[in-house]
Amino acid sequence: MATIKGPGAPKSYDGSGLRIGIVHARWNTKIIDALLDGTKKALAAAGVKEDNIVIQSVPGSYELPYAVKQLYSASQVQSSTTGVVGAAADLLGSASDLTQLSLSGPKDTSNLKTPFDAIIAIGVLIKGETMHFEYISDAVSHGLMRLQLDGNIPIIFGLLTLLKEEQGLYRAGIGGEGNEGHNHGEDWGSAAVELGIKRKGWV
Ligand code: DLZ
Repeated sequence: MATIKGPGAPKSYDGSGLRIGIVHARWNTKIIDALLDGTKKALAAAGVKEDNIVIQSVPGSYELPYAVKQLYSASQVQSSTTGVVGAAADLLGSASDLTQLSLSGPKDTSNLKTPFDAIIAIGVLIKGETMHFEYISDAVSHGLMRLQLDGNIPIIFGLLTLLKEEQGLYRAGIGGEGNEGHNHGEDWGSAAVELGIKRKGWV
C-alpha cells in the first residue's frame, strides 16, 4: 500500500531569484552526504543558481544552531556592505563628469548579495547508550525553532533523529535490499524554496 506520509503533491516554485544557505554537520558522513546531494538536487530542480547557494559544515549537530545564526548574520552584514558599495557606484555612475576618474569606471555589481531567503540545517543524530542523543535532539530542535522565529528567516529542519543507523540510510535514499527509501534532503530543498518564495509575500 502506498504511504500517506510526506508533504503532498509537489507544487513547483521558481527559485531562480533565491539565495539559500546550507549548514550541515559531518557526524555520520555517509548519510549526511546523501542528504546533501538530495537537497542540492531539489534546489537545482527549482532553478536556484549554484552561485546563490552557500554551504558550510560543522563537526556535529550540536553546532548547527550557532552556525546557522552566524551564517545568517554574515549574509546580512555582507548585503548591507555591498549595498553601500552599490549605492556609491550608482552615484558615481550617474555623474558623467566623474566617469573619467579612476575611482569610477564601470559599475561592478557582481558582488551584490542579498541575505539568505532560507537556511537548511542538516544533521544526523543516532541514539547511543547514554542520554546524549536526547539532550542534543532537544537542544538543536529548540535552537533552530528559536532562530527562525526570532530571526524571521525560514530555517528548514533537516535533522534526522534516529534510533538505528539503518533508519538513516532509508531516509537518505541509500537503503538496501530492494528498497532504497526516500531521500529527505529533496523535501528539505523544496521546502526551502517554497518558504523562501512565500516569505517575500504571504498575501
Ligand atoms: C559527540 C556526538 C555523538 C556521540 N553523536 C553524534 C551524532 O550522532 N550526530 C551528530 O551530529 N553529532 C554527534 N556528536 C557530536 C556533537 O553533536 C558535537 O559536535 C560535540 O559534542 C561537540 O560540541
